[in-house]
Amino acid sequence: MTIKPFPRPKSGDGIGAVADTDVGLTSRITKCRSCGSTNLRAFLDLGEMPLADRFLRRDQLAEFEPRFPLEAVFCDGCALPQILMTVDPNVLFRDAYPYYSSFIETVLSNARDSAREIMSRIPLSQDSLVVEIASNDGYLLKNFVEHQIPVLGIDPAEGPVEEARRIGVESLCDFFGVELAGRLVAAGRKADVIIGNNVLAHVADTNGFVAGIARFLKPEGIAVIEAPYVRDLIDHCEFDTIYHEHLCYFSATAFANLFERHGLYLNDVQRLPIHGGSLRYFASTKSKPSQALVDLLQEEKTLGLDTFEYYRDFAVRVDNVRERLRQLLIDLRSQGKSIVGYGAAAKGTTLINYADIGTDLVEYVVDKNVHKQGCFMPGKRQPIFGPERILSETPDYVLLLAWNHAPEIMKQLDAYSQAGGHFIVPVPEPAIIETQG
Ligand code: DWN
Repeated sequence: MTIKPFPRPKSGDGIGAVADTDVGLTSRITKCRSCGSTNLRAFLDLGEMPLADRFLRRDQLAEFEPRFPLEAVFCDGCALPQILMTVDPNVLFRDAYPYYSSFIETVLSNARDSAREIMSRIPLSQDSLVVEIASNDGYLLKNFVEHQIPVLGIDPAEGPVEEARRIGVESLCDFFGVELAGRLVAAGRKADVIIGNNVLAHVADTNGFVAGIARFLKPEGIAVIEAPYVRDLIDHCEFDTIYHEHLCYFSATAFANLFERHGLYLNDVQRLPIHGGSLRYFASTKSKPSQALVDLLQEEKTLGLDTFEYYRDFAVRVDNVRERLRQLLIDLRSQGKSIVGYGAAAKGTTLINYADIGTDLVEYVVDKNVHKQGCFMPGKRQPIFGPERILSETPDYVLLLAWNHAPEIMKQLDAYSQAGGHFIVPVPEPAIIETQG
């Protein structure tokens, strides 16, 4: 698959174009985000996509909705899969960013586990400082506050930061990078622990971000980073987790290559089920790799995650899933069945737009996050309601757009199952989940 030249449509070309005003906010890399290599090989092209978390208010429905190319490439230089397009982070994450971690029990539970794991690995006291980059609404740092350990949250989204401050988590509303790290160090602050969950993949200045961690971390400190695991993405065909917020898709191999460039050494790793499969990385200024890490790096070598061949057939598999999902939904609708979506998730935006799932197939979407209710899905514009609508209307099928939270969601909707409702998962295989309901 060759990398197509960036189409430079002019504004006013209609929904599918990118307005001149938006083109200035985007850029397209020609070199690897990590190592700078120009040996980038395309393995997936999802076409022009709306911004995954840009849920539309009713008064925006008549406005131009920007779309941007979404192409994934593999770097032969450092084995990092990544997307070509960089959308201005101020467009993606600043005001009205709708993601609040505390709406999701799975995320809260993982945060508690992370805090417990960190406190078991490094002695912390009231003289310590635990920092979280992309601290959102304080969902994780509150676990350290409860142990009287000083914390500092850093997040660019005003809404979640205000919520974090409300629950007593000191937070800076800003993007993290080497510049902010320098300001904090100049102010006499250095971190014993730097946490970054689901942020590394989102950062346009990948090297500046890691350089900032290296600068801000105490010599005996640890960095604890969580990111979706590209091996799970490929193996379970989780193509819907590819969207413009996710610039990079890490393996342990690619992560180690990036961090060692800044004097930080990957020493341990834990596989996690969250977000479709993630890795929790432990790095520090000294190299002391655990057996678990040595084993995982060997597995990646054996599987070929550091070669293009591992990614080569992904596009074919994705189109296969897309067609089978469409056919399943079309067949059910032709039988007069009603279908709605659960989870106004960023991944849901990729799924419904790449599989062309409009309101003719999925009538509406529900979500617990009150900041999304009353809005409309990007691109396909399903209205978003609260989950109680499913219990009152009992549609025949619920398509789990937030399939990564299926157990938590299905437990909430047990009454729906008992009333005869059915769930559909889109990946790794489009399927109706058989329940006892
Ligand atoms: O990386 C990212 C992940 C961590 O979160 C961000 N770039 C954007 C976001 O992606 P997402 O929206 O696909 O993540 P989730 O966590 O899969 O989103 C789940 C959605 O489903 C949220 O809007 C909340 C909603 N939800 C719900 O309504 N009821 C989730 C659960 C568990 C529920 O019970």
